Amino acid sequence: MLQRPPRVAAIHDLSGFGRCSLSVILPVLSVMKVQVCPVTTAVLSTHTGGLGDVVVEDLTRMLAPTLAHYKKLGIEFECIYSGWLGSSEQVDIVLDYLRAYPDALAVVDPVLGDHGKPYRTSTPEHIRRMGELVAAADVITPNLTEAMLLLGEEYTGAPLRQQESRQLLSRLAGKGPRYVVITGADMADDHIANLGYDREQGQYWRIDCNYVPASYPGTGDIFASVLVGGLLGGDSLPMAMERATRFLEVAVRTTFSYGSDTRYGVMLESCLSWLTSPQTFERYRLL
Ligand code: PXL
Repeated sequence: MLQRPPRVAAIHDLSGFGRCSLSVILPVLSVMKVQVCPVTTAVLSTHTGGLGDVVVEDLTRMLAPTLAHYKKLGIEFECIYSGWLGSSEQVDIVLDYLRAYPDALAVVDPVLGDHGKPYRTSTPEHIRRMGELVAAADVITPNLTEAMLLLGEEYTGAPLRQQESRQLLSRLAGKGPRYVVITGADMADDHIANLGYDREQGQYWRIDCNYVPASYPGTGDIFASVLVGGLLGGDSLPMAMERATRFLEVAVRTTFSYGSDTRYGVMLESCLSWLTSPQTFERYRLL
């Protein structure tokens, strides 16, 4: 029996303004009773989503010595969770962390792009290297754009039918991960859904999202964090997906009602208590 909260090494950047990466991962997982140990890849003044000239300090040089220090201390992690990575060198280092903790749940959020387009930093080489990380993961959480980039497919924006969405999930699982979750999939039945696949159980899941006509940075980080917190707390895959989907709906609807600048992210502070309230699960369906 684990006599302490589960512990996660969160290998992410810290963007000071804009509510993404470690700024949201720390509060979300902490409130879900998970200990987060930030392994900070870079410090930025803001995220890179349209807030002007970002000030960046790369911290790659700290990452390998930090791993060596944790190993020397004999610190265990139940989960290694990576997200936005600034370079291929950082991909190598995340692979070293995964190898150093082979029993930990390996969660890779392959941050590469959104709305059908790769981010400026997502060169073909970076996409290929992110594919290597996906192959070493137990759980991946791409959005639909990232799923297509990882599969080397063109993003057409065409709505997905059941068979196509199942194929996308199983092809990604074929690269290695047991659990694949694709967020923000435009479905042929006019819903936007989060899709999941558990390769070992052979089961496909979907949770439809209530649409809000605005998009905010950091929502992928919040989704993956709630998913991680749920799985470490004993949720099944569809339960963890439903928890993450519904929490984001609360956060997005709260924020949208204020009409605030979308680049500032979602008003997480006002919503965190939702994560501590008991839930019943009634929205997940088989895909
Ligand atoms: O939320 C993903 C993310 C994380 N970190 C930085 C980013 C982004 C997305 O734009 O710019 C620095």
